[in-house]
Amino acid sequence: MTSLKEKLYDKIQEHRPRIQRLNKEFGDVVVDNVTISHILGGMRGLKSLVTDISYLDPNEGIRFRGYKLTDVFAKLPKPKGADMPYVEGLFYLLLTGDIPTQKEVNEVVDEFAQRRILPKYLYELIDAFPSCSHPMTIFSTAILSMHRESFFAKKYIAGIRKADYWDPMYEDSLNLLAKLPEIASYTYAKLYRDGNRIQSNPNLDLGGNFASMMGKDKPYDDVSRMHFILHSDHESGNVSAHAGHLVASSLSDIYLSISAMVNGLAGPLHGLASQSVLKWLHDLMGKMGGAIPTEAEIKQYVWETLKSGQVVPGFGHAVLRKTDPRYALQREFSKKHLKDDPLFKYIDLLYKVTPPILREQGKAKNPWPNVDAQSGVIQWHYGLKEYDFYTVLFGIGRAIGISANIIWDRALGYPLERPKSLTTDMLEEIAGIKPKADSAK
Ligand code: HAX
Repeated sequence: MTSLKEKLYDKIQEHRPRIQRLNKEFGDVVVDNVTISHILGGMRGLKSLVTDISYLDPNEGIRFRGYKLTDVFAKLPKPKGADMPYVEGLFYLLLTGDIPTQKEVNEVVDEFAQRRILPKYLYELIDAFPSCSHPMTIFSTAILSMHRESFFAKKYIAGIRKADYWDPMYEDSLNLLAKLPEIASYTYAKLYRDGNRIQSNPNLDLGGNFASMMGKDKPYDDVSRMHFILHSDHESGNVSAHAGHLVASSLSDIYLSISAMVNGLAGPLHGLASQSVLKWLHDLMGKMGGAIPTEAEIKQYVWETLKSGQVVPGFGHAVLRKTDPRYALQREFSKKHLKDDPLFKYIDLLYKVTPPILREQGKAKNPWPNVDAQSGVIQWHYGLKEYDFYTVLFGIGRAIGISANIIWDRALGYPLERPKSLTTDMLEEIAGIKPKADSAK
């Protein structure tokens, strides 16, 4: 066993009695009340999931294993000469709750590097897609196709003790996570670079190697590390996390689960928003003939969007009630590296004018920008102009957090998810607006 796996095993052993005790002795304690609004409103805010990997405070934003994002970036080891930490170090932190030493990170970097090579059929599969395919469709299908590689699926059929489920899940997760940058960069090469693939460099860490395979110079390696770390986890209730967790709860392996996670991320109210932001900004830029809009002009554009019944992409959040710290961190990066970029100027103006407009409109509970308002602008600046691809980048990052969650789901023996449904008649009875007998019809 590597030291990461050994440490994880020890942490699992320590944690199991806590869950068993809660379940056995305190199973009837009430945590939250389910209202009709919860049922009809997408279960918004209903306290009904558990994860120790991250926690999202509505005002403070995300913490990974108790660490604020600024601490995560400050404390995790960095490659020599880099400003951003190793993505592999984040995986170590998410899995164990401990900040790894340089030596511990190096071991994980080596592990990932050894597991990168893609089977030949994946290249053939990606090549077989029509070139008009959305990269998220390719990404999801490529992940799904690797189901045949799953150790967990094989061990399950052969017979494995429930207490050991986490072990092949861990092996599958590392195998998959190491391959995602390769799948993504080959998908990019196939769709946008006539199939010209840049070989993987075994001496580089995940972020550095991804930049290299994308054909990008520094500081794109740091951009990649920052992007993957920022997007890795956001509690369990968001669509991608919940989709991954739900599918894994039927003991589907990591390939089936992460493919489902990617499909959830591909929706415009979730990960696709980073692509929508760029399209929306470019539509405005087109109208402006490239000039920087005045505050009045940009206000008018936001109002036109709202009045046409659309959402302002990159603003609002289901949980957050303040500016997303993932937005704030990317903004700091942009102020340093992109300050003269016209798109950054647009986004900066939007940061000023949009929240008061959303407040005035009075619908959005959170008028502040989210992670997606800023991430595409950075990618565009570094020459990644095919914005259909942005959600794939989000997917690489998000898979890291979801895999850590799913390994722990298996370690703690979380059961099949199966909430109960009611009919509208039943809800009307509960509300007292329909006599009970009617529901029998
Ligand atoms: N522009 C216009 N209207 C908005 C809005 C926005 N940015 N954000 C919320 N609203 C509207 C909602 O559409 C909703 O209107 P209806 O009552 O007519 O349905 C109303 O305000 C209340 O919504 P809410 O409770 O504040 O927000 P939700 O929890 O329902 O939805 C969303 C959260 C993120 C989906 C929403 O804010 C949104 O659509 N934002 C724009 C798209 C976006 O940026 N998505 C990415 C979010 C971050 C993320 O998950 N990234 O992956």
